Amino acid sequence: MSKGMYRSGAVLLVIPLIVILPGIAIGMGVSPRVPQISIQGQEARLSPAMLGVGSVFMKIENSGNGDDNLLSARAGIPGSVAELHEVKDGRMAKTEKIPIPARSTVELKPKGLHIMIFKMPKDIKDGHEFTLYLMFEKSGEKQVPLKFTRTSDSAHHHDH
Ligand SMILES: [Cu+2]
Repeated sequence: MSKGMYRSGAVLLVIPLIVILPGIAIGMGVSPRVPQISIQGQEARLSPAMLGVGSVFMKIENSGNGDDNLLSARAGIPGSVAELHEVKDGRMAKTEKIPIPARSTVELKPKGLHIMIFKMPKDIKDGHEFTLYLMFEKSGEKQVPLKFTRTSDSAHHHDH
């Protein structure tokens, strides 16, 4: 009696394993490669030269095994327009997308890839907080909390 109960218990344990293991194998091999996007070190800076213009920098990490692309950005600031920019031969230009390859980190930084926000209300000052909405081809929308802060570089410019 007790032996029989033990056996049927073992059978019940085996069945879920048979069901689960092929599921894991499919997840690893056959399904599409999936990117895993996270954002760190974001900074927003107002242009010292142009009213209503700002730049955003950050590190975009893709720890997944699938490539992704940043397709567009939108700032939660009324009337503003955000663009993806790259710098070519020392001049910045609008770019259609920023590739974020699998298992890599892409850094948006001054004189490199960056996001620029135009047409902001002119009364926006340092300390203004807003949300940047990034649209990725595979990962969808990511929200990035930001605050305009003075650059450490601008400390070197003496505005007398
Ligand atoms: Cu730019």
